[in-house]
Amino acid sequence: MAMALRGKSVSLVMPCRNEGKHLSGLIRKIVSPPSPQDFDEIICVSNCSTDNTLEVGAVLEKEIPCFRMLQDDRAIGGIGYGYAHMTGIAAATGEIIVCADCDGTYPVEDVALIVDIMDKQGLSFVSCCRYPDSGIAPMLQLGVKLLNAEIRLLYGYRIQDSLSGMWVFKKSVVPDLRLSAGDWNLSPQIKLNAFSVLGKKAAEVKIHQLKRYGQTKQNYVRTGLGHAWWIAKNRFASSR
Ligand SMILES: Nc1nc2c(ncn2[C@@H]2O[C@H](COP(=O)(O)OP(=O)(O)OP(=O)(O)O)[C@@H](O)[C@H]2O)c(=O)[nH]1
Ligand SMILES: [Mg+2]
Repeated sequence: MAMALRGKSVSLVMPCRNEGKHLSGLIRKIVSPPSPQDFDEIICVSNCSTDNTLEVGAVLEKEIPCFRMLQDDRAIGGIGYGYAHMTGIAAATGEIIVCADCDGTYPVEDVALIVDIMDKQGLSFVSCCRYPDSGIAPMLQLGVKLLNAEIRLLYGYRIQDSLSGMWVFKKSVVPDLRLSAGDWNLSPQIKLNAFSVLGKKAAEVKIHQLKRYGQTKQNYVRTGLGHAWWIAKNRFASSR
């Protein structure tokens, strides 16, 4: 694995809210045989967790040297996904930073392959694309297609998965990403800024989404409408 990552240090950043039931199993699976992943650090950032996420994190910190549990409870309209990511990314020390949800849906075991693709294609930023995938709920697929179309119309970028929650990028490009969205909109923001500033050094790479641990707490319609509004507003914001 170290060979596949070409000697680069890699940080994994995971936002989490109320993932106490799954966190321990997820992190142990990532670091343990039969296929331990070669992350130099794993940073989980809890946002407004009301279950035992932080306690589980404290136990993991004692047992797994590369694991750190951080906390950022800022939120906009009750959502702090973007704040959790920003805190984790700011704390990450690896040359390569991998961001992924903490619900088991993103294949962090594919990072070595993605880093190889980055090396071969001279990429600094990869957004991991889940589509096409007939296994994903039709309503979610339709919503993402509509947001992709909005982005194409307003920004001219052909993005297949405007809401992917897994990205792999060089730490050196973090300032270019100009992250500021504290809620779910960090997901479109990171891609739009990467494509705008990095041009051909940013690309999507296909991955396969895995089955989620636990039940969804997501309100897809509300979140989708929030994204549609934010994407339009951001297009005409002067600071873009
Ligand atoms: N629900 C929620 N999750 C957060 C928040 N901040 C961080 N998270 C974490 O962000 C990740 C994504 O949240 P999910 O609830 O899985 O949202 P999603 O991936 O859009 O939707 P589903 O997986 O389909 O339910 C998870 O790892 C959560 O634990 C927040 O404010 N609300
Ligand atoms: Mg999820």
